Amino acid sequence: MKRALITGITGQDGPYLAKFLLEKGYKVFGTYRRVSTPNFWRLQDLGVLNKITLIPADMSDMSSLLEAVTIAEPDEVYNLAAQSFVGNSFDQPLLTSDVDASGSTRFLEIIRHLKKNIKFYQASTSELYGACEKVPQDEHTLMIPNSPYAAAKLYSFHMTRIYRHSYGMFACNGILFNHESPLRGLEFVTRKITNSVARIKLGLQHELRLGNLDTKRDWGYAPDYVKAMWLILQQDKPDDFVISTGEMHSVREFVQEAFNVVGLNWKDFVVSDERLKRPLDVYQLCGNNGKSRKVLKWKPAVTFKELVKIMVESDLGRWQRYMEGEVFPWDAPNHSHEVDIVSRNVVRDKEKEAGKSKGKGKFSLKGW
Ligand code: NAP
Ligand code: G4F
Repeated sequence: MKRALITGITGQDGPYLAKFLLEKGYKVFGTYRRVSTPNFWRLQDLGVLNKITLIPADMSDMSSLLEAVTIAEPDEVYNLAAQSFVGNSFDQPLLTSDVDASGSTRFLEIIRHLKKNIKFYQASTSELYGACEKVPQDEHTLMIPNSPYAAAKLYSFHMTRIYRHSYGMFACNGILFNHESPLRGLEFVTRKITNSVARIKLGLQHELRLGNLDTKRDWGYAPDYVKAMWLILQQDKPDDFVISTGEMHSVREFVQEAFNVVGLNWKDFVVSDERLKRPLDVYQLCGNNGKSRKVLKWKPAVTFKELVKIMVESDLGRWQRYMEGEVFPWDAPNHSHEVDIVSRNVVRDKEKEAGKSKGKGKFSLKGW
């Protein structure tokens, strides 16, 4: 029986990957962080919590990572753990680099020292392309990170490649474009939209405050994408792959489509809030998945329209069950409104009032 260790098993992708690997007959281990309130709702939602072995570990703590590898004795490591919210990386750049950059290197070092044939998957990201204006992006496109998150992930991208070439390790990058699902965190724009649309439809909320509506993303469906992670580690040779749908839509289009699902006009509810705009954003991401289609024989199964429908209907169903008094593992009822809790926005507001804000908000390639 093959053994897999998934870091960050409590996030969006971890539970889908665990389910996929369990169905393939793997013994699955997963790392989680000690938090004051246990955070296993996604694993419960997919019915996998009792089928996996959980190991406490933090990406910033080498000894706990070593302990995790020692306990799991994995054939494959899927390194998904990260401070994955781009907006937050502007507020916590050092933590982001410790977890997202040094954290992956800690793992690579452990595998190198153990001298075992452990395959390593690094959760790389389309954010790496950042300010690059070329679309679609592929494995050879210039990477110009536009956030502390992307800069940290670029370090890990290269370290994975460097360990592959220096030490002959089976270390691979999946350069995954945005992928979403009903298990997506509520701070990310898609789930924020679908959760709000459900609440608005049921009369529980009256407006939806968003930042930049013009940015464009290549949005796919998370369960399709975890299959690609596994395929990447099943190849004869280690390599890096873009995983995407090849289709790009703006945040505005996502909003419009989500309100369409419940028969409402988005213009009646959406409010633009400057405080939700990032100091720097990434304007267009669209992946060329030609290599993964050809080599991995992978292709996405769920379309943009289907994805939006799946997410809206899931949030609507959950709120209806909740209002009928049903108790089930879920994140939304305890979620605080981000506009009220993001302290950095208060600082930005004050800087703006005092005319001190220096960020241009857009990085130009001219002069690069
Ligand atoms: P996610 O929902 O934010 O999950 C991140 C996981 O990392 C959670 O389990 C989280 O634990 C854990 N984590 C955070 N800081 C940690 C630390 N210091 N030590 C140990 N664990 C820590 O992210 P996701 O959407 O599943 O994405 C998985 C990975 O793919 C991430 O590395 C992300 O950057 C990358 N990625 C995601 C996308 C996407 O569109 N989803 C696209 C490209 C790449 P808690 O639950 O306790 O917070
Ligand atoms: O949903 P987002 O926060 O995702 P983002 O920044 O694209 O990052 C996600 O995808 C990456 C892959 O490309 C991952 F690596 C990363 O870990 C994460 O999973 O924001 C998407 C877009 C941005 O341009 C943002 O400015 O939506 C825009 N947006 C507009 N209003 C908003 C909002 N984003 C959020 N989170 N909240 C808003 O109110």
